[in-house]
Amino acid sequence: MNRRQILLALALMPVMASAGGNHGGGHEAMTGTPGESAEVDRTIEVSMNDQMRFAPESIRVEAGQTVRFAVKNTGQQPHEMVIGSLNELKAHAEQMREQPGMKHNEPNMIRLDAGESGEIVWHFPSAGEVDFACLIPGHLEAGMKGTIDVR
Ligand SMILES: [Cu+2]
Repeated sequence: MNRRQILLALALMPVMASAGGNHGGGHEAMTGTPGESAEVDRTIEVSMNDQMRFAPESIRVEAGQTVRFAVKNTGQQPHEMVIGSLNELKAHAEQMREQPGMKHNEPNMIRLDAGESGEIVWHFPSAGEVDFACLIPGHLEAGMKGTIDVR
């Protein structure tokens, strides 16, 4: 296996383990960990809109940084920003479709109604590509995703 395949395999394991419907933590290992507000190195503003896009869609951070994502929903419908690997995000979106009422609130995500603002504080320990997406049914499928290039 090359490095990417190993990362994918590791990223998928916890998703399968939590296929029962509740998705407790533990799947952040490869994509980062919840950050401490006191350790924020920089703030990045991200907006989400009803065209099913994040702005910016591509973000670059330094390995080792803790980033505060200041997120605003500029649309008329709810949106969310969830940080993870794309495979894990897709699997999670699938769970959301099957169980719309599932508990869905973790440190790697923020869900915002129209006009609301919020934040995610996230630590990126090592270089690699991390994804983010909106997992409200239909949104990721419509292209509501982005990438964080950690160097
Ligand atoms: Cu959305």
